[in-house]
Amino acid sequence: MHLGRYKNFTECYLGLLDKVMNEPQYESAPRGQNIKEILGASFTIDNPRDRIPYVVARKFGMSYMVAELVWYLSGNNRTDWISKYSAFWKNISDDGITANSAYGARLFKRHSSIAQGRFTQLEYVVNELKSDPDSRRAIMHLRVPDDSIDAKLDVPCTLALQYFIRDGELHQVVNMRSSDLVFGIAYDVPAFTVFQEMIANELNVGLGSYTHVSNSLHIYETHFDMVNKILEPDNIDKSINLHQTHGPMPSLPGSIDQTATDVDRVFAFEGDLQTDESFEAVLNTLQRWYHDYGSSYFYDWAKVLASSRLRKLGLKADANKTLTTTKFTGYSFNAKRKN
Ligand code: 5HM
Repeated sequence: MHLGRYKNFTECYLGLLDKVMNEPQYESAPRGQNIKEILGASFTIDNPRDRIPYVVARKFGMSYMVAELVWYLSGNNRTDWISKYSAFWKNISDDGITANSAYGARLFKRHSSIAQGRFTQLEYVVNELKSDPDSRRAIMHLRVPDDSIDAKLDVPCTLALQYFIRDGELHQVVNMRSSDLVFGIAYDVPAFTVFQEMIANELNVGLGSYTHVSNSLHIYETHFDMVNKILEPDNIDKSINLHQTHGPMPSLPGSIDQTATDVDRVFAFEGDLQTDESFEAVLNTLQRWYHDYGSSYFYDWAKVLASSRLRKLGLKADANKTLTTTKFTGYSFNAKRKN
């Protein structure tokens, strides 16, 4: 069922919540947890860079979004790394060390679960589209047949990401077996659209549309109250206003190699932050970044992670202050501005 075509992810997110909450196709309880769901739900977003859900009453985790992007783009698969940013990952590792849903490890690196590690999927799609720009074969797989028996606690929810060049633009179609509208898709769409932008840069083509197909698009009963709050008319107005104020993320500056270099820097920076125990120490680490790499798209990501570290240290005011200095104001759309 096609649920709609939207200009940006904020309007899309609000529209999807409304449809699944108020016109669900089914109510079911996979793994004993009640949900409302629509099967075979699809939607399209015209501008994949307009990927932040500026949604009031949602408590969107900006630092989680950035951390998950760094985790994916670096190809890291360790649960302890990402667990610093969300408890979701803590208890779902099938081997106690890695996550099956560490998408970057399966997409951007050779991986034993993907064709016995014989190639890197990212290189494959780029080469395929370079050799036949009209190709319908540029696909990266995430859930693989081995997961049917090997994965128990964490069965990858994304099936495949497919890319098309049409009219000089890179379009993406993503297929997921299962999408949780509240915790899942809010971060999945930002992540997948960054992958799309990086590949478009590499291929030197424009950024086309983003289409998403969720075989089960659902809302958990535990989130019904939150969703009803998000959908209050006053909150919808506020969300639309926030979107108008902040708009799309800036353009990703580099192609694949440049992005990999930048992400390695953010990854190392994040490691340094973990030993910082005071505002001064975090500030020093940030200043070292500025000294070495200057102000850039990724300096904003460094600030988001620095802010998260400060919040962990209990320094809320400093955390907010740091977050509100990002060049792109959308990163701090839901920061508390007390000081
Ligand atoms: O029972 P199932 O394996 O589908 O439960 C996994 C839950 O995590 C689902 O609600 C699914 O939609 C959500 N999820 C998501 O929405 C999980 C991942 C990790 O692969 C994801 N998006 N990326």
